[in-house]
Amino acid sequence: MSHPSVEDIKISSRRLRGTMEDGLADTVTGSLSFEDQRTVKFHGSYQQDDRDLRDERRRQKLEPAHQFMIRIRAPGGVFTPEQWLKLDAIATTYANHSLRVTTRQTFQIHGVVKRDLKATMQAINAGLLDTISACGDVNRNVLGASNPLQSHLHAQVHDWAQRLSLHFKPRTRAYYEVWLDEEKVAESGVEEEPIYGQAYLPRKFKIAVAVPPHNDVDVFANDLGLIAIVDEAGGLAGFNVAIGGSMGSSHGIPTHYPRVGNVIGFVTPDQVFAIAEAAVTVQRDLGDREDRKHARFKYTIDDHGSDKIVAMMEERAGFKLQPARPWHFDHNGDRFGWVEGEDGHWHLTLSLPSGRIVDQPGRPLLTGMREIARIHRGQFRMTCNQNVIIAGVPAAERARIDALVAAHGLDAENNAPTAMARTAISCVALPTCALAMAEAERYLPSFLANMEPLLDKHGLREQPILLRVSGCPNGCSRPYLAEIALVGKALGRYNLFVGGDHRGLRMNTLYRENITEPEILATLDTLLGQYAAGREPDEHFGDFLHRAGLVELPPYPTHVRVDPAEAMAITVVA
Ligand code: SRM
Ligand code: SF4
Repeated sequence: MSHPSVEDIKISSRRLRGTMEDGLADTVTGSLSFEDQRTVKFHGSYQQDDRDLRDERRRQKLEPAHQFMIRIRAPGGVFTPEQWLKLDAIATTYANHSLRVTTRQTFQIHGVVKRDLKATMQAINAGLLDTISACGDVNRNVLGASNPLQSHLHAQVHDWAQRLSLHFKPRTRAYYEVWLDEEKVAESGVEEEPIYGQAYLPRKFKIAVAVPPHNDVDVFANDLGLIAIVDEAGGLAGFNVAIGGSMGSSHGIPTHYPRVGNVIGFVTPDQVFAIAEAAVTVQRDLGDREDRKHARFKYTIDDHGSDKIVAMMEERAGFKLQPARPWHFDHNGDRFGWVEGEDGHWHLTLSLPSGRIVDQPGRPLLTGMREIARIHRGQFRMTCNQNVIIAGVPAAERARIDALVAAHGLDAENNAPTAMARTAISCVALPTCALAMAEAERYLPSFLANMEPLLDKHGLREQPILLRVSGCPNGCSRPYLAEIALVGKALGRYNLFVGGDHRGLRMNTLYRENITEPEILATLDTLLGQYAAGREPDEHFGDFLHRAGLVELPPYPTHVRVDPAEAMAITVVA
């Protein structure tokens, strides 16, 4: 039986209601209908099944172990201690007893069965949180720099992330009717969607706000990137605008490629909504609605030409962009340990293993974070590198937090034996991700352990070399921006990419295809040996590989070129 297209499903869903209420009430199956599985994404949830159990259940002639992943909308990634405790209770009551910090600064919970889905959504709402458009063909969670140092800028950027997220939130009341039992009114199912229209966007759309010199949001991996420009008095002058970043690709299909955003100009704060809306609506109108693999803004820009897209954006916004202003990024990572903010409060960044907060033998991370949430009076800030900042701690409270951190092994990653282990990230992949071709999160610890002797051999234990692992080419851990990346090809087999930079400006290059761990380690042994022998002082691994001519840039838009004279990025080079 052929299924309707996603475009048809969106249009006939009565503004994202579909038949979800009936589907949730149906106790015969743990699944939603094909159509509702597409629609429920707009409400922040994916139907999945436990892939570890798939074969056994098939043998027993049972339907797959259907379950739901739920993603929270949390622009800027800030949670109160009360919200943390609510999420912890949800994870332990309805989900798989873990919280998962994502690469877009929010939480996912996994393993919710259909009969508990509505109660879980209601519990999330009771925590003053929601999941609206955390997934689906709409604007996704808006990223804001975590920036523990410059407190006043963090507050402003967080505010922008919130406002942009609200601006692009769908107007349909579907979420409130389906999950929160809001009464249906005459407009139910035909609400105006002034920005999106009835078919919403051709594909997901992602926005990030960065605060130089940190690129912790990986701003160039977003459809729309805003780079905060600070004026001489330390206030916010406005933002440089970058368009067309995205990581998704497909193995062996050159027309599906990752791409970094290109910087197109500068806007003042009062122009932000107009330019953002112009980008979203241009993509709404010109994006490919036939081929979902070719539907992101990057393809719209490359197919129509950046000049045309920028001109359309300017026309819709009603003003011309100013020339981009100089800025500089130092790195795209997090800064671990305690730092004092401008406001005199302290902030502790903890490195988490792929963002997974779960009680492990000897390392009860979920319990530890719960204990901290019980006494903490500040905020929790999630980072786009899957880490958490315990933010806004008075100096006098630090010792109590430190004691809980130590007692629950929450500092294990901060004290990891190699710098690589502290900064490495990986996507979820198996067993929940339907698209995973190989392990990622579950594989990272053993891979890092096997890298340790190699790093030691070459004297690189403390050298920050950015490693990212993804279970498939969709690139949820933003692997194409890492110095070393493993991208899953099949169980136990990966494509090895090398040569990205540590600031998120240059993508890496496919170096070896479809190889197993011994081959990966042998290849890296050689490259790390060359690096150790030939590097300049302070030269990073990815930069060395390029200087030494060991890798070339791939044939698609790959890096934001930095003009050394102006110390600013100008354009994407094909
Ligand atoms: Fe992602 C799909 C997990 C960030 C590109 N992503 C998925 C799904 C929902 C699989 C699916 O469609 O069935 C994964 C669910 C796995 C699971 O079991 O939880 C999934 N993506 C994640 C997370 C949880 C990875 C993580 O380990 O943290 C991240 C959640 C972010 C969030 O909170 O919103 C996550 N995904 C990203 C990023 C990184 C980013 O946005 O900075 C990317 C690359 C940037 C981009 O969008 O290009 C990313 N995810 C994708 C793609 C490829 C999209 C494309 O245009 O080709 C897919 C596949 C798709 O959409 O068809 C995908
Ligand atoms: Fe799943 Fe692929 Fe994303 Fe990893 S990169 S979470 S395997 S879709």
